[in-house]
Amino acid sequence: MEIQALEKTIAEITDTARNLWEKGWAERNAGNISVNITGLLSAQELELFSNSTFRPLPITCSPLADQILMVTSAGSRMRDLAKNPWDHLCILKMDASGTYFKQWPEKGRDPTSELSTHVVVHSTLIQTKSAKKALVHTHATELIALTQIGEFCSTGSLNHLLWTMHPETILFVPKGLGFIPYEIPGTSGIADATAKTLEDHPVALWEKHGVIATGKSITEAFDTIDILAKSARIFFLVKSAGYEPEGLTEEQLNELMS
Ligand code: 2HA
Ligand code: ZN
Repeated sequence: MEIQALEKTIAEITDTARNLWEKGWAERNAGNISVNITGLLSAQELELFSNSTFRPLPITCSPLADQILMVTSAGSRMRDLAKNPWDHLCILKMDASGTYFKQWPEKGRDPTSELSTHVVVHSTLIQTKSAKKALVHTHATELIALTQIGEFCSTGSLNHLLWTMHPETILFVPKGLGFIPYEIPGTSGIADATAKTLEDHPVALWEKHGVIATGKSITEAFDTIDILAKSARIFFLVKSAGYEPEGLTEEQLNELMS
């Protein structure tokens, strides 16, 4: 592939796509990934966009002016992406107002069906001067399953449960996840709610759908989801063995945070 500067990023996307598939979180074309690659392309590589035509972004995001995002393509399967990354990725270069983008490869597949969420969250990350550049959305089964249980459909109850299932959960994810009540996938409603939630939490849990995580890197975003899913798995394992999980005590949690 001609874009040398992206080799490391592509390798991370490939590894993560494989991990998502192996976790069982990426049935069919489930999930999508994006990363802000502004500044990584050479002047010569930027020439790749010169003959492309502008298309409108689903939502105007002025902080995204002149930014460049790499995103997974609509309909792409994580298990295929792991084998042939460039068949399932596209690069989007925004115009100077954050209203339009040019796509490379221009004749490739459209960007992810969750583009609204990806652009609004990247826009908010820029606006808040965050060091985070990567977003991973996946159908993490164990975490989705929790949202099928009414008593866990709140940010407070979810985090309390997840933190009490394993000591490292509160250590690595002290801000926990943010719960987002059900929204239709791919809409501006889910995009706005997600961007707001991700200002306070590294992960948003979409009721009955999946999770989306931010990170300085794609690997960091994946790790955060993986830690939370591990706690959920412990909870369900104990429950399915017919026992009530004891959980860490408040004192033990406080001790970890001191
Ligand atoms: O990319 O997961 O939420 C397919 C999806 C939509
Ligand atoms: Zn999804």
